[in-house]
Amino acid sequence: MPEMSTTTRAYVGLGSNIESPGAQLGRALEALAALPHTRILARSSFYRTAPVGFGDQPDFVNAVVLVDTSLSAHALLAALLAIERAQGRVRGMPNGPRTLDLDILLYDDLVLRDSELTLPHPRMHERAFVLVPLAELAPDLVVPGRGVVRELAWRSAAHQMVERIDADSLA
Ligand code: PH2
Ligand code: MG
Ligand code: MG
Repeated sequence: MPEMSTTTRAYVGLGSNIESPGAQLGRALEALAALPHTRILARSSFYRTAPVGFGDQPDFVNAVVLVDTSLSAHALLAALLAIERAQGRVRGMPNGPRTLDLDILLYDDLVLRDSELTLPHPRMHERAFVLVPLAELAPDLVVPGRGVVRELAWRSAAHQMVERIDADSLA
């Protein structure tokens, strides 16, 4: 019998607001594409977004990618944290400025909570900077326990600045 391989579709959120955010996201996409056992299937546009949680910091650039991976959720998380570190991420204030943040938003429809990882991402359903790019890729997707991406995006975008940008215009 041929060997069976199981892969999972996972959505990953990307964010940066210091040290050339657009370039940080570009490098992160290259690093994601180079991950073992993982392929990028789709990526959203880049968006300029107002900071959520702590207002006194620069605007962010955010995007979302869809990957197909045979890494476990925890192995994928470890790989994302390694990419963040390689791009100079220093953990400071929660919700504060960062060179690169890579978050697993959804790992299929897995619902999980342990000391390292909560899935779906616990705040994604209220964050326009996640939902608007995600709606570009998967408007009909259901966030387990939260609702349909298109509706969540529409609701959150009413009170958070999220503006689609041309990736080529980024420095
Ligand atoms: N990330 C946060 C907190 N606030 N705001 C925006 N606009 N974009 C982010 O990526 C972001 C944020 C914590 O990860
Ligand atoms: Mg985050
Ligand atoms: Mg994070």
